[in-house]
Amino acid sequence: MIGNISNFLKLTLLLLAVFQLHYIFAQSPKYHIAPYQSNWFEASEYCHRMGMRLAIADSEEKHNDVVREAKAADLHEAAGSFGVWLGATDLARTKVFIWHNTGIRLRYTHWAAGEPTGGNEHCLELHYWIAQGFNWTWNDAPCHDMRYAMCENVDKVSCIEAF
Ligand SMILES: [Ca+2]
Repeated sequence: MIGNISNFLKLTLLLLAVFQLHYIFAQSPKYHIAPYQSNWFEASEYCHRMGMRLAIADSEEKHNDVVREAKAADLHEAAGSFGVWLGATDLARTKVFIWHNTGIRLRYTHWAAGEPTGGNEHCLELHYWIAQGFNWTWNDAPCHDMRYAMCENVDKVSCIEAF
């Protein structure tokens, strides 16, 4: 009898632990900015190591989300110029920007005036540099420039919605 109660308690504690973990993961933040700057490829690898991916901003709402997160890092005022890598490039075909982790072409965009400039600039960043006309707007930058990775948690529901 005591053995049965003990097993019941163990099972109850196990279930509580599972629900607790589920709650923690459900509450985990959607975005994370790397603590250091890197080129676009290293930024993408960094996000994957974190179990995340470079952020996809394929709507006004998601653009506003990444702007809010980038502002919260509170590095832009002191630096004057501040950029975070987003998850798109036109490396496969020049001037055709693709969200790398979904293979979907950009429909919504938030380019700064005159962008994308092309040339050797193939990687997408969200840029704040008022003196150069970037006010949390998009820029194609050389992929080996140094920026902060803007990672996002992969949302399984939105992946399904994409199809
Ligand atoms: Ca550019």
